[in-house]
Amino acid sequence: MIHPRHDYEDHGQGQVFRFFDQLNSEQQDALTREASAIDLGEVARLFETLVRNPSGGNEALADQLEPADFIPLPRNGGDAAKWREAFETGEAALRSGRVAAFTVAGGQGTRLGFDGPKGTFPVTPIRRASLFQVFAEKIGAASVLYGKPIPWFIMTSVINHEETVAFFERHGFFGLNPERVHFFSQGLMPAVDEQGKILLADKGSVALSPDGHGGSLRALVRSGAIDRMEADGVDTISYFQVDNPLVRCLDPAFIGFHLLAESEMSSKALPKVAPEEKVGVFCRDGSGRDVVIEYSDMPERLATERDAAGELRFRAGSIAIHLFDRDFVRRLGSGGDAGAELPFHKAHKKVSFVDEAGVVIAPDEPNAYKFEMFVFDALPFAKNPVIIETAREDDFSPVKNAEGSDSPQTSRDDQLRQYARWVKAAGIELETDDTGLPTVAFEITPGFADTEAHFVESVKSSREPIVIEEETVLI
Ligand code: UD2
Repeated sequence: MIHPRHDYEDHGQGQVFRFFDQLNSEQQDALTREASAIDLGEVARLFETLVRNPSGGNEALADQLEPADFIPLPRNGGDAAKWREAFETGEAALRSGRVAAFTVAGGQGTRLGFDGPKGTFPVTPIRRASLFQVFAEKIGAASVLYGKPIPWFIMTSVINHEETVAFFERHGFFGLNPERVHFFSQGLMPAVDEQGKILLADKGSVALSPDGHGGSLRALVRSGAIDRMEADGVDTISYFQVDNPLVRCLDPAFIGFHLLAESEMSSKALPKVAPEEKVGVFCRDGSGRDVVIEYSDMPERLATERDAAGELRFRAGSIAIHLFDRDFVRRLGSGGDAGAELPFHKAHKKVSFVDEAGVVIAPDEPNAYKFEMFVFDALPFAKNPVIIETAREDDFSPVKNAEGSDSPQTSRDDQLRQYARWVKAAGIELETDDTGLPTVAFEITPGFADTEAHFVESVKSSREPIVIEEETVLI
């Protein structure tokens, strides 16, 4: 076999092996393995088309964009009977065991400044339960409710795979059957410098980073997760991000709308609070396909445009909650569909690297390009896509930044507001401020109730009266 070193030299990437002769044989093997897994043609093509000669056609494409249609909530004019039918269809699907939960947790979580996999971040107000625990409890509660153990797939990356699995083991999988929790690692892409040269993280390894959450489609296929689903009779995948403790991991109405439409991919939307809110926007492109335009790619003129009623014209924000048909993932994730490949996006980032003298440099300014795929780019390839509106207060309060918006504080307050609404709906007295935030901090675990309707039922069937005080935890 020809050593990849020659291939790297032919592609003008010989620097990757610059220190090869200084490495011991184990390190040499490791670097050779890493290097062999990189598609040099792809790297060259991405650098050329995204960095050196990016197509400037955005404005022309933007002119053809229209807001995408979505199914409104009953309270905003949606057909209540349709929502009920969808809910019942979704519940039947959950009872039949055809739905799996899927969390993407391979990201680096740099903005939060938390040392560890983001899913291990303590997020709830009193117990300080981690994000992973919250999801585990929601999935566990749904499994009990629907009488079928719901499988859970978790995508990690080399950055956090071992720590994530160890965290679950340490916590006894939060009461879930370990055989029903499946971890797999996503793919990696090399970072390149401003000239397109692949960077080394140290003398014996390439600066690699996860290939974006869009990489989840091929990782689901490569890891065998899709085969596993097929063997277990699962055909519907409920996708959510690791950073959002309010997410309804398995939402019957959403599942029902998806199945009734025979959709290959469905998404949840919510009205953006402001043009600058950092969520993608559902649009319809010039050929009539639904697409998500990431906030940073949305021309300001469109992002700020208002309709006659004064509402944002492009207001359907994407909060990264989707449903996928299993066979659609298989098709897209195995590259089997001609022309249907998720595009890569570039990100200009600070990446530590080894310079020519072998010294590790940690730059202060962005010095490198990373390439990532976005999962929502699958939407235009899907047959019968469905977008439904959801309620922000019951589905979305992510933890992204250490402080300010989308922080642990805002997410904690949103959890408390949700509990307070449920408590009041059950007729229990509780003092709240103008924003609905209770004056005492307490917690309702998903095992006690995961929706307002369940909470009201659980309160009714409770043998003892429910009293809410500071630090009450309803289990
Ligand atoms: C994402 C969406 C944005 C909006 C927002 C809602 C993109 C580009 N933007 O913004 O439109 O929906 O979420 O919260 O998606 N991840 C991986 N592997 C990777 C990269 C990310 O698993 O290689 C996971 C990560 O662990 C996290 C999620 O994807 O669960 C979101 O990643 P992010 O924080 O980069 O996305 P963000 O906040 O820029």
